[in-house]
Amino acid sequence: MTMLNQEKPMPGRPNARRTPRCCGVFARRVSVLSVLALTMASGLAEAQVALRLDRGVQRFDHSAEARENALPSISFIEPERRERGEAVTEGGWAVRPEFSTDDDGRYVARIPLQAGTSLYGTGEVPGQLLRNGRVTETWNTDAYAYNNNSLSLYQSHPYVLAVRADGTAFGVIADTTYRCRIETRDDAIVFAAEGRAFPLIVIDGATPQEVTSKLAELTGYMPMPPKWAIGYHQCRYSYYPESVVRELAEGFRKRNIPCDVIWMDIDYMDGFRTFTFSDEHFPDPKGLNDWLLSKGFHNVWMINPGVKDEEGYFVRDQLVEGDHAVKRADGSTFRGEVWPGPCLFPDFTRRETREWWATLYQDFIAQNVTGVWNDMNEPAIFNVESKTMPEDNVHRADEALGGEGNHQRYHNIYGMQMVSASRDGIQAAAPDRRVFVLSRANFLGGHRYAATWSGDNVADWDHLEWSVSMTLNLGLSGQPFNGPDIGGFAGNGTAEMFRRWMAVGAMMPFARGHTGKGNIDKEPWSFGAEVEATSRRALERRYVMLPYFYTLFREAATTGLPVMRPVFFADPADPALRSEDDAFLLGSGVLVVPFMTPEADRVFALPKGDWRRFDFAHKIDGDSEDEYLPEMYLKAGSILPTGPVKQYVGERPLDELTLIVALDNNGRASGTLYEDDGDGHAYREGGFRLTEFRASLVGDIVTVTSRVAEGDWAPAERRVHVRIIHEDGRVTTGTERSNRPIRIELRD
Ligand code: NBV
Repeated sequence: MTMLNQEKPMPGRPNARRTPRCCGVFARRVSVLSVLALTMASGLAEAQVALRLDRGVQRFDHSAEARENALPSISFIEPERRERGEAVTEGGWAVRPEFSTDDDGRYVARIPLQAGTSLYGTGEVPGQLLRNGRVTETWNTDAYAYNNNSLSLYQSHPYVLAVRADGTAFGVIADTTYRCRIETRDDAIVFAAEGRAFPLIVIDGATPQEVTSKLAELTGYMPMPPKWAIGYHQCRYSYYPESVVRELAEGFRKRNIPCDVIWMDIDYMDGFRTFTFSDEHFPDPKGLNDWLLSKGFHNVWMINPGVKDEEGYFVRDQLVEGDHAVKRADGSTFRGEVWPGPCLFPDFTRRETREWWATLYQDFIAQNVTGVWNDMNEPAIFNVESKTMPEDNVHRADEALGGEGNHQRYHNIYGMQMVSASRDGIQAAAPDRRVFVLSRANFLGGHRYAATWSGDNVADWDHLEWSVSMTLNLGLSGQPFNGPDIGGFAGNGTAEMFRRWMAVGAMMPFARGHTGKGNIDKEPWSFGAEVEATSRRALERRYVMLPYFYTLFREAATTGLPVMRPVFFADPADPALRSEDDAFLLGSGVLVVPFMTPEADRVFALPKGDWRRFDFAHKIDGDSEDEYLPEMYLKAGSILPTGPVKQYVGERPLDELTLIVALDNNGRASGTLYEDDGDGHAYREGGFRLTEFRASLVGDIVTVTSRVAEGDWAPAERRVHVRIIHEDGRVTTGTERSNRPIRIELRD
């Protein structure tokens, strides 16, 4: 178990502090008292600075004037919702922010905390799950091989989840796109942002789950992904030429290792020109994609934002002709160096530019491309100290986003606006399919457009452990579909580490193996027979659990609750669980206890109550003997829907359906299963089925029944198998055809 509060607050950014370039109304030192004086002077009582947006949701501003001058919300799915509300005239709020500015002219919101409050969220952050004592800075950064002191990674989420000692919770959004320093101290959360005074949104809830759901209600729900995207993905920088891709795909099938997706990295392009294919290495991308599809593999190809500045290259010519580039402060076109050399950068903050970018996907997707990843969209720029554009570059942003402004203001949403354009373009090019986009950069609310991964991690033990805490904190910050590079991107690591990483990574929402150029091979079979056997079992587990994973994705898409959840969700008032980040929950009923280090005496803080250990030995050879695989526990009272081992999602239907049942001490259990076509949009019009299962024990007979709770979609007739896990580990089984009650006699 990770130790609590070991780390001291980190010192500020190593670079010299800058004074904000933008002079807002409050660009001087203002104390809380002077804010008060000002609001009184403007004729408003101090208390009116708060707006009640919704039940449990308040908006606070630095002052009445700051409220008037606030920039539009980019995170809210309906930005107007942040503007409407009833003025709260009496105080007495559970959470009471204090506003000021600091010596650097930054706008500060300080939220005092009760003793014993645990802090989480702040998006994509290295290190432990519990954020007390940490500092984060929202500034999307190309942070190759980041470490525990890295203040800023690729994505920005100016959001903190606070869980009080009694298990009640609140969330706070600093609704600003500017660079924002977030101190998560034991006694206070302190946001200090450049640019302009920002609204602070407080979400109050009885539980952390309630706050997390409310966050999604405000910032939007993740769109339902195509089902293949929750299978296993295999990537490397880069598989090429196409013969290597074919060999890789065959490698999975001949070894019976489940895999759904093969990824193409930048070397597929013609001289790194985005939206092109190398004639030499990929002469027939459509032919390759069709071949992959015929073997049950989907494909994902990379698209980067930097457009090679070369006359005659169609993307560049269209960009110039449409005047789509980001400008310098003097009005000239900005050029920055990336993979193809000097590049121009589309200004994704402009609607016209996003619409143009979207059209580029027509021909690209016509090659039967099924998914896209957008990399380098922080945006990353080579050979400059800042690793990005000058902050005084100019974005001609839509009025709805806040109108023309500098890069300092729009930096953090560049990637988010890019993936919004990508999603629209891919959807328009293939209207009948669901979109899959993976993005390296993103911003709070950007889960509406793309899944994300945690960038260029390192093949070491720390990064293996952080892959759990990072995925959890991103989920708590509103990004449910995310995961690490399994096996580590930078460096080789060891066979032992890879084996442990695959064992746990296969249980994460986004499960993709990836590695950097020049590294040893990191396919599931690259480390010899034993590692291959563990990898196969780990991935078979994922596919057996696919019915449950898909149900959890549906839950995330409708309630905002993440697929992968911290252990403290099981009992938010138990202080022992607050820092547990070596284990995690899938949904609310399944507890995963991985072994991410070779240490045998690892201690875990696990939730109280009746959690039953189970395995998949009935489906997977050697499952129960493989000590590298996580221990799995099912909460008493739960029913876990599982399916057959498959080599890929679409290989065969869910037949047989196996319900793993743990009865509670009243002899009852329940669970749900979500099903639909796995792609397309019919599910939005009722083309899905949500089935509720119930088990109850009367005398010594357990009866398992099912009921269609929602939807019109109907599965083919199938066998339903039940496995009852008893407290002492014994298993009793029974089988029936679909829909019929299953009666199982419990006898010794
Ligand atoms: O496109 C190459 C890589 C990619 O494999 C990786 O996943 C990205 O995070 N990319 C970064 C650019 C350069 C990495 C050194």
